Amino acid sequence: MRIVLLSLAIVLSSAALAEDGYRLWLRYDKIADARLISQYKKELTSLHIPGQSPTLLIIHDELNRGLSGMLGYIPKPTTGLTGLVVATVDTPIIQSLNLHVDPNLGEEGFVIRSITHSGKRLLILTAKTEIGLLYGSFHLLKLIQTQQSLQQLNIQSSPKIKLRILNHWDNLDGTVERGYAGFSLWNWHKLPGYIDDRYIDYARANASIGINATVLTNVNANALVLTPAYLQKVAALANVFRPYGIKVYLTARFSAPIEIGKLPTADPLNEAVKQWWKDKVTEIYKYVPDFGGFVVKANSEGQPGPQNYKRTHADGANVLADALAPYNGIVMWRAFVYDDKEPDDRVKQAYTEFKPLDGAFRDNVIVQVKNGPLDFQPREPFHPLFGALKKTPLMMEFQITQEYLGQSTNLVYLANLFKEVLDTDTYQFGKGSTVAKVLDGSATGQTLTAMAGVTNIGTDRNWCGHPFAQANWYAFGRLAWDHQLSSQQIAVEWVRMTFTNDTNTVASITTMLDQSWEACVNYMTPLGLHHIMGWSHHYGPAPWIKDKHRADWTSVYYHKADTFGIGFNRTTTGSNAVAQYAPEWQAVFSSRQAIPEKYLLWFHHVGWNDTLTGGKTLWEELCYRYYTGADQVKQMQTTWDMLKPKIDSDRHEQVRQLLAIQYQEATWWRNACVLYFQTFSKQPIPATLPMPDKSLSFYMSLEFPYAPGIKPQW
Ligand code: GCW
Repeated sequence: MRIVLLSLAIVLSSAALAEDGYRLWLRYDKIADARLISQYKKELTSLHIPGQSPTLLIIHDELNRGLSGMLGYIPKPTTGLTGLVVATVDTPIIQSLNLHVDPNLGEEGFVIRSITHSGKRLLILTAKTEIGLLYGSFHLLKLIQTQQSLQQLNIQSSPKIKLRILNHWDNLDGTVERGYAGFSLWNWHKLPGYIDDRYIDYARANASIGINATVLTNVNANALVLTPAYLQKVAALANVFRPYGIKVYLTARFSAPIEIGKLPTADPLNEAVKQWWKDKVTEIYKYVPDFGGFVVKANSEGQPGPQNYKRTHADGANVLADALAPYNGIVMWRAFVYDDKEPDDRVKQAYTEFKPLDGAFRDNVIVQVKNGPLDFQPREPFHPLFGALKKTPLMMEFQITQEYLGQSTNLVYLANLFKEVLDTDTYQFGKGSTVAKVLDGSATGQTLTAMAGVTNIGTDRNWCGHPFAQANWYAFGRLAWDHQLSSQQIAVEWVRMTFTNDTNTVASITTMLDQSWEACVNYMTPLGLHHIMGWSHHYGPAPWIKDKHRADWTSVYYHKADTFGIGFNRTTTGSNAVAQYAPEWQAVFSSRQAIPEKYLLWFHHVGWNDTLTGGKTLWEELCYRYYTGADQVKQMQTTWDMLKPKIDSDRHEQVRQLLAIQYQEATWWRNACVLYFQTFSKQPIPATLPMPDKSLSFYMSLEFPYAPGIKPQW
């Protein structure tokens, strides 16, 4: 009987400790090393947070939760100068310390200092605002989570970018476009009455990485979200998020004046339409007094927009901007536009449309540009609009959800992709004017600065569908705060907080993360290939897609494989997309010799027998890259298997299974692409490589009618 009870107790306690990924990087498990705990105890004898505002109470809770979890005790609450003191710079207690806080500290920045005052050691966390204190508290907890010393702290940190935004592509029916982690977090049916705990944990997680804005709805927008019934629900979410420093934004459907306003037109220059938007915005601010503004997808992929009325994108953006201006709201107007009637190279169209509009937008409009000129492909060169608009603020749109990068079955760490783009020199404001410096305003002088990420969050217990996909949410937030962090630094932080502080394990997992993006590019789209994925659901390879109602939704349009070679000629002898870049890049991209091979087939149509830098022909190199990619996944599996004793069994097993799927998918990509391209190259797969075990027709016959992430009507 005793044995039965005991094993029941063990089952229960291990169930309670199940590592299901829900806690994200905020796990706060007890530190095993007693020496370390006693060191921390010296700095954290007591806690003083003067004030009772909602944000201060959240800080209190989070510190108590984190410290009691990791150190096993709650610091004594005090009211004086001992232990840890958390207070804004204007409070008497901080003023009494004469800290000489840098006047350039941002409104959301924080300072953490270890000082000695009247012979006593103190740990001071201060900031200009309570939100700064919240960010500083998470930073302090992170130091403990990653087992750093607290003894000599002198930290000052402010975000480089003002708006750090998640874009949800969540529909009002609960589905998520390109979502691979279940359904929408927003339970519109139960709102506003029912506040799911998840909303609070979502806000905590975002605040912990400095995200301060959320766009609740899909850019393929439904005007109903602007009606009172939904605005009440939006207000309920905004109320939850406010004390965490997160503002709510919505997507505005351009035809809303017709659909819910019952006007005969949505022409942005029509007086009744202008008035309708003004009234609508006034109404929204009654529900959400700190509403952030709108994101708009217009005249793109069938969405309505100003061009329906022969007006420009600037006319469209400005009507909304004028309505929002009295409340300090902004418009994020997307540059992801391409015309279904326009035969021009699709990657050129955003620049062609927006470059002539430079300077025509109101001050509270920012143009939202995807990282590359096509569409979140595994790898793209940077978007030529960055730096090209001299008078208009531009913001980044990254995709955190892995629409084209293996969705939620592939481990692909996106910080390397983000960094490659951010660190690229645009040359548009002189040498050194990187994409990051265009975004943070240091190159352009713009003060409205923003970075958005299309999120991968859903109702899955682990939030993102794959335990490692959480790293991409984390990395996005960290880079939006500080784009100078390296992707490896971010990986180390995340691994330490999410898995373990064991040094060798951290190194092994960090290496896996670091190599995962190149691996994916290799097995999907090596050497600058792009847009060769499955039709509509975008799952798996399908380089054979052709003859669809629009050429630029097919694969053959992009790879242009023929008996001579493969690749899209975008040089002056081709579509001349190179002309949209600064002269420095034009020279590099146009030159068959100078172009980095990672972009080769993006810009050049290259013969199968051309020799590449490594000495192989293009055909051989293509094959080797595809095989290398799959082998790199095998390597990740080996590393992960070795880590079994170091990782909790729940997550180890989940990731083990997912890596096995990833390997199958990588070989599927490899085999399907190599066999398909072979029909053009007419050359054998190099004899040293294993032959595909299935035929091309087998791969071409595969169908996935219920693949996740698409709406049924797509
Ligand atoms: O990547 C494509 C997606 C669409 C998406 C579109 C966009 C929201 O396949 O699902 O629509 O981009 O960014 O607007």
